[in-house]
Amino acid sequence: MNASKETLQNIRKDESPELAEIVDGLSQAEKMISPKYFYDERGSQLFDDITHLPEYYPTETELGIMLANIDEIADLVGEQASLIEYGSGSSRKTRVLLEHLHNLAVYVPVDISQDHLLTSAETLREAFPNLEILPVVADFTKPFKLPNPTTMPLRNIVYFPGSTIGNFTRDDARELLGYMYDEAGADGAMLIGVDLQKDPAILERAYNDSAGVTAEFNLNMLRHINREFGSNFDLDAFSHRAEYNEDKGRIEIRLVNSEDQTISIGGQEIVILKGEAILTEYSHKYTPEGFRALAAEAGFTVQKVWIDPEQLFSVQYCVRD
Ligand code: AVJ
Repeated sequence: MNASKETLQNIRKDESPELAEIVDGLSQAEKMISPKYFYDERGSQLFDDITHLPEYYPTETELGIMLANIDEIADLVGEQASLIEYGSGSSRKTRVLLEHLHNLAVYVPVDISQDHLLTSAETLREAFPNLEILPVVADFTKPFKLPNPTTMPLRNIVYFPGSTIGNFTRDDARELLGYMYDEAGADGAMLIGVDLQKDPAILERAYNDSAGVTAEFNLNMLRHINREFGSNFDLDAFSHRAEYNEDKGRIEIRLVNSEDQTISIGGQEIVILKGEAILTEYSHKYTPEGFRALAAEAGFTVQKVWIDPEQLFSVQYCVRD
């Protein structure tokens, strides 16, 4: 690469790190785009629709586990904690915690999407008028600064529901859990939802729903990127594929292209051949032992695991070593 071209790319990177990241992913041997680009307004709505699908068991199952064990969870968390949620906090699970935790000092939802975050914070303020809610707009895959609440918390509880940890490869998950370990601070803990390994047929059904909502959710990523970054993916040529990789213990979601096309994005031309795929998401599934080992690598000891009777999903309470 000559000097002027390099300078140009650096400028571009400074102006839009997101665009640089997308172009970089599309320049790899296996093309990929981060699952965070699923979530524009329509994508968030489609994900909400997914959580209500009969085939998509995680949301209802996790909520059921929370409801069945909330008194024990509240006792483990104790009095006057700070609850730091990784994600916007728009879920029913969050409300269960806010209703039952003892004398919560403050609730801190952390999300990259400002609109989504502030809207759900406003809704929660109406439902919990006596609770201090301090949303933080940040990319939680990197360290961020916690706000200063009015009431001094006795400890920090990191809350990471939904098995979003499954989106990360083992290395990235270890790094993220390490940041959570730091955010939790001395005497802190983590409450995390982790989807479990199970019959692949159940998994593949959950990501290939009969109503086609997951397919639409997947495709919407390209619509989002076309709008936001001025690219020209031909959506009609792409189709949804989700399959379970048993070796890796993960669902792999791709968009498969059916016609040669050339995309312009961020001043680059990218050729996508017929039959080529773009990887859009991993959803890793764990065994209880597998997650315990991963958490340990980040410094956490799993103190309690709750699992539903069908052994589909787990909620885990982890303390700092
Ligand atoms: C939000 C990452 C937990 O992996 O199950 C659902 C996203 N993708 N259907 C998951 C998702 C397709 C979901 N997470």
